[in-house]
Amino acid sequence: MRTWDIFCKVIDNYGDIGVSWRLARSLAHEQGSRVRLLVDDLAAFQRIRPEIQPDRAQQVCEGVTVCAWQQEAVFGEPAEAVIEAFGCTLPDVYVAAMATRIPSPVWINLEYLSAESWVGAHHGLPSPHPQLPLTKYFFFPGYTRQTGGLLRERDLLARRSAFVQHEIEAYWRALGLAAPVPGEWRISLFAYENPALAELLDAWRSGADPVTLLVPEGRILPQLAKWLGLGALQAGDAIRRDALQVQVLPFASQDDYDRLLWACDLNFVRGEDSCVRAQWAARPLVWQAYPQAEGAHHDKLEALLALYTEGLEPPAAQAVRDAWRRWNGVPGAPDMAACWAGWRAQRDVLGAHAAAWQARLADQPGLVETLVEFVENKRPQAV
Ligand code: TRH
Repeated sequence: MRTWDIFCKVIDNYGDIGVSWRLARSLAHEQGSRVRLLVDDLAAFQRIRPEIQPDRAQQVCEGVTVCAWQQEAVFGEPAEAVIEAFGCTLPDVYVAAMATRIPSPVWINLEYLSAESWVGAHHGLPSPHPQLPLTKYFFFPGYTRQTGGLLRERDLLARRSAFVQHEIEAYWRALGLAAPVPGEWRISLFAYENPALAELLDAWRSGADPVTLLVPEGRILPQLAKWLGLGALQAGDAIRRDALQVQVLPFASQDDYDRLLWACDLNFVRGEDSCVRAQWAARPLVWQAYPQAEGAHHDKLEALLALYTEGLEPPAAQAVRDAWRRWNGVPGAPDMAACWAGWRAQRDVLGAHAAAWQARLADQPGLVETLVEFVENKRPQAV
């Protein structure tokens, strides 16, 4: 496909735009496509991509045409492939224009990521439009070959390897940190408000290993400030409490955030996109699922846990299960002090597992390749 339109509504946080932007950029760079990304909240976009100017109706960023998706926006001719990110509902006028285009565009609803087993069976299903001669297809990212796969730039793993081999010391220096001392943990923290945080900080503070906690500015800061006994925290703050050193970082660009994940020994991540990036980082992770009504996110959590711990030795698998469950408020999980003791004891095993898991995922086709092939197969023939 030569042309793509990607529609994205920012519901909450950064995951919607984070994923849509990665997809747009990869389609433009790796597939040589002409891509328009239509976003309803350019200010949120600017947080993860600082070059974006929120007040511009149209701008080009890394070869992608970025358009403000406003009520009065004029869309012009629809592209050959149209992505409705996360069921964001396309404008009626645009859908009507799609129906008159010959051949009609391939219309994809890009879904949220889940490791649940039903995803494979639903991936690719069609939904004919009730009135117009259009069909929308449901495209599910996922962890198995029955799904649409995971987003991964072609050069991502090579860039990560080069960073780990040659750039990591300079990275720490740029953050104002010396190289880690033996036994130290460097840990990143990106989280929603979390009742288990204080327990975890207590465990680190009184633990035997030095811990440097790197926290990009965000929703967790008020809770962290409270635990530290401070009114507020901001980027640049560095505070020590016994074995725990807390360092607050500015909210980074997406590419800089990747480097933080690559550099740390353990990453606390959340939602969808940071969770995937932490897996590509080949470092152990603790995932906080995006909270959903009636605990639906606990099913997502258990599904990924089941996959991630497959083949892992029982004590290490238990350490992962305990920490992930406690961090997500699953009833019955041991407290964070016990979780941390279990995790520490499995440090090397979990480190090796994270690398093996990344290699296993990398063996599967990526989302962009899978999507392009899917769309080509659904492409109607011109008459
Ligand atoms: O921000 P999120 O909580 O987004 C969520 C999830 O996507 C969730 O599935 C969705 O339903 C909800 O939004 C509406 O978490 P996520 O998905 O990890 O997205 C964060 C993005 O922010 C990701 O692209 C990484 C990026 N990021 C930076 O660019 N710089 C930073 O410093 C940090 C911490 C993150």
